[in-house]
Amino acid sequence: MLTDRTRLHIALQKSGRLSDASRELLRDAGFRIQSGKNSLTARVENFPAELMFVRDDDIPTFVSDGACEFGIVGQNVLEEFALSQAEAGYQMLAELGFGRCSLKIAAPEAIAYVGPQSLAGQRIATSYPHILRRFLMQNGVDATLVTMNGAVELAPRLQIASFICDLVSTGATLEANGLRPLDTVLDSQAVLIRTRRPMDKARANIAAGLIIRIEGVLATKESKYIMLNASSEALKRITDLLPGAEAPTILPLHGRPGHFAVHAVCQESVFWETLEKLKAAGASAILVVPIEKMML
Ligand code: PRT
Ligand code: ZN
Repeated sequence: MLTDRTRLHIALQKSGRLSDASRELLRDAGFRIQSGKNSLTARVENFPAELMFVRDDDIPTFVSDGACEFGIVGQNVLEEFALSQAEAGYQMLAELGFGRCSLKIAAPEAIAYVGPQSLAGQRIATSYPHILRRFLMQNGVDATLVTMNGAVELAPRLQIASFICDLVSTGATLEANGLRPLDTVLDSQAVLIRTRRPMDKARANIAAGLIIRIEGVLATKESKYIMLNASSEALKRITDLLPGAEAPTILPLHGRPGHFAVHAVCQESVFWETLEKLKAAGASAILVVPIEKMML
């Protein structure tokens, strides 16, 4: 019997840049979530799991402590947490392809920069002191870190620091503050993590089911089903061109001896250029269709 104790707990950002995409990923994986953004928890109606809506900064702690078995969080937050701990209590399972950004060194236009050595002896404002310290150490540079919890881009104007180390996605915020990006300290995206705390057998089984479904969604995002016709001489050239396709199905075409239909799942993006190459190699009636669900 499934009791409350066998439910999985999944920590998601309550409101912010990762919230919508995190919920959407779970919905794509077939989990029916109660709507409404104001509650702190929501049950999944058709799977023994409960969502916990928290600040993103708390997600690594909750998962490491085992309060939540799974979580979705940015690598920037996760890495900063890991570097502040003696031992990481979580395991990274998958990169999720959203929430992409980079932690970058930036400074006002007038400040010269030829490489990390230009940071020596300077003051750098950041909300990521552990990640920045590691970057400085790796580059053999000594600088003074000024830790701020927000509005880091204001630090140069307030003369708190000459440089900043902050997250950038479009770069519009840097530009609006008269700053230019100089170096990348970390590239980040949202990731799925699980606790390293042992789970009992019932929960471990449910956890395995959850991972399979999420991996299925991630695999379908890029994948396409491709169908085309080709003559036997062209088959080898054509199957070599199919991106990320293993063992395509080849079926004889009725009434056209020496001609075949090729069906394949392509696990990489299929671009127009690929279709043009396929056509040039002798393929005809090429169809590329999205895949809705896939279980690997
Ligand atoms: O309330 P809570 O603590 O949960 O949320 P938060 O305010 O700490 O985080 P939130 O929602 O802003 O971001 C959550 C996560 O989204 C981050 O930890 C990153 O992993 C990821 N992410 C992706 C970003 C950005 N892109 C991003 N652009 N986080 C922050 N930014 C900031 C950036 O620092 C800049 O100040 O957004 C501003 C605009 O960026 P530009 O370059 O597009 O102008
Ligand atoms: Zn936060």
